[in-house]
Amino acid sequence: MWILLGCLPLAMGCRIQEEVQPPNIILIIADDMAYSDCTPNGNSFVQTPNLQRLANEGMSFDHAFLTTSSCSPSRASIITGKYPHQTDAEQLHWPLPAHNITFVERLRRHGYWTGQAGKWHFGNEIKDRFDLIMPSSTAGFVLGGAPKDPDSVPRDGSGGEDWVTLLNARDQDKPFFLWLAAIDPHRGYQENTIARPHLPSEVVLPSYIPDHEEVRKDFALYYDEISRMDMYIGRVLNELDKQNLSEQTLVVFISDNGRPFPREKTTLYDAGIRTPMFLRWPDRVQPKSRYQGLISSLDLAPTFLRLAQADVPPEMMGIDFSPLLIHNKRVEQTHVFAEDHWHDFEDYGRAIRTRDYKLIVNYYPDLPNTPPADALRSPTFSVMQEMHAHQKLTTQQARVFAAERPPMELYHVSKDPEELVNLAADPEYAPLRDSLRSILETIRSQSQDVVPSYRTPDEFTRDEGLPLPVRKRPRASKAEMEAARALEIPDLQ
Ligand SMILES: [Ca+2]
Repeated sequence: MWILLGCLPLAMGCRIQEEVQPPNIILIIADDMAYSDCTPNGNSFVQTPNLQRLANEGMSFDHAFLTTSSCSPSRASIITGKYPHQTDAEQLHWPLPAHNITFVERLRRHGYWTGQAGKWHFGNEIKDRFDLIMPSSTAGFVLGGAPKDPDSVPRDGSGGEDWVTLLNARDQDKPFFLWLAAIDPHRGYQENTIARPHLPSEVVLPSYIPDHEEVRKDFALYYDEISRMDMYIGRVLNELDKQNLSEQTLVVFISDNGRPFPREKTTLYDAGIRTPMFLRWPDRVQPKSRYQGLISSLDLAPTFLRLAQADVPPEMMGIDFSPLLIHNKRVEQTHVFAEDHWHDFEDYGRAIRTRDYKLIVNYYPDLPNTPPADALRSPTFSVMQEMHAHQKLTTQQARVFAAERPPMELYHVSKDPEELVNLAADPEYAPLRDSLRSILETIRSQSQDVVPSYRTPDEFTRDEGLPLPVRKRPRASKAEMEAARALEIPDLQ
């Protein structure tokens, strides 16, 4: 199967036609990994030789962003090519409803064999979209004591255990697409998960998290899980080599959301939505190339479809960046959009990120910026609570305890990467703030994004992250919750 790229409807007037064979595509997704925590992105302590290999042999993206900093909504967005609020799966653990069409089934219709292994996290309604799924966990959708998913394959907890098995289970007469999802480096953490555990002294901390031995130990264990995932990535790359598949296989690595620490995961700060992204395609992409333009996780679906010569449906909101891969042609994108919804706790925020600035609009400024429950229960947060009680945190470290938030936050991210100096009330920045707000509201309006008429109850305590009686699993879907609200059934609301 051969296709013509660069000269089809989007590029009228192009004279050079080029034949490109649809590549095999492997999408590898980390669970809760920050942009910076790998050697290609500047952290020389984290043992990530295989991510380094992807960067050495392919392209690194320095400004790739997720549409939300929450696991299942981020994945729902990636697989549908729509913003989370357009999927009816925008809250954590809302299953992705069957009415969504995914890029996976579109690839399948265009001759691809499609498989999934590792973290699933979509619920039950789209399991038939792949030729084969090998889910290794029902984390979050089923709790202890609940019936286990019969398809579930428990192993060392990494999520990477079946990746090579899946690769070898493919139909060898077809191009293939694999969705390989790690559970690493998601909490909880154990010691000695890798041969050479990271040392607390090797940790790189942001300034808004206190430098404390317990915090360093917590970060070191998080690094360990990144390395374990990296080892499984290496096994896939080696198997591709062994089967002479590397040249014609596009391998993309991303995370689903930020690091599970305070002021990171579930926030719209870069620590929540900026993802590491490496793309290797030896047939096409220059080794050791770095791309500085903006890319959204929404752009993966149209790009994959375009490479497979499939139509890109109008509901997909991202851009096709295949010209960057095929012709090394810059993709002009002035901004990306991200959103924040209920994740253990209620919230509703929206953000616009340009190369230099970030505007965050907090529609519920009366709510605190509470970390997710897993981060609340972490050793790091315990240390921060203790230090806060004794007034030992710096102003920036104590911000996570603020009872309220400003309605708008504007950061000069290229100068202030930790987003600590809010410029939203600075008159000098008012024109920029207003123009970004206007872009943000236009996207909301075009994508039917409205503030709900109700607030979803928190399912954990906001101080210790302990579950509240309202927490049920499997979590009711959006439709079930709306029906329960209409009937005034309190338990499901
Ligand atoms: Ca996650």
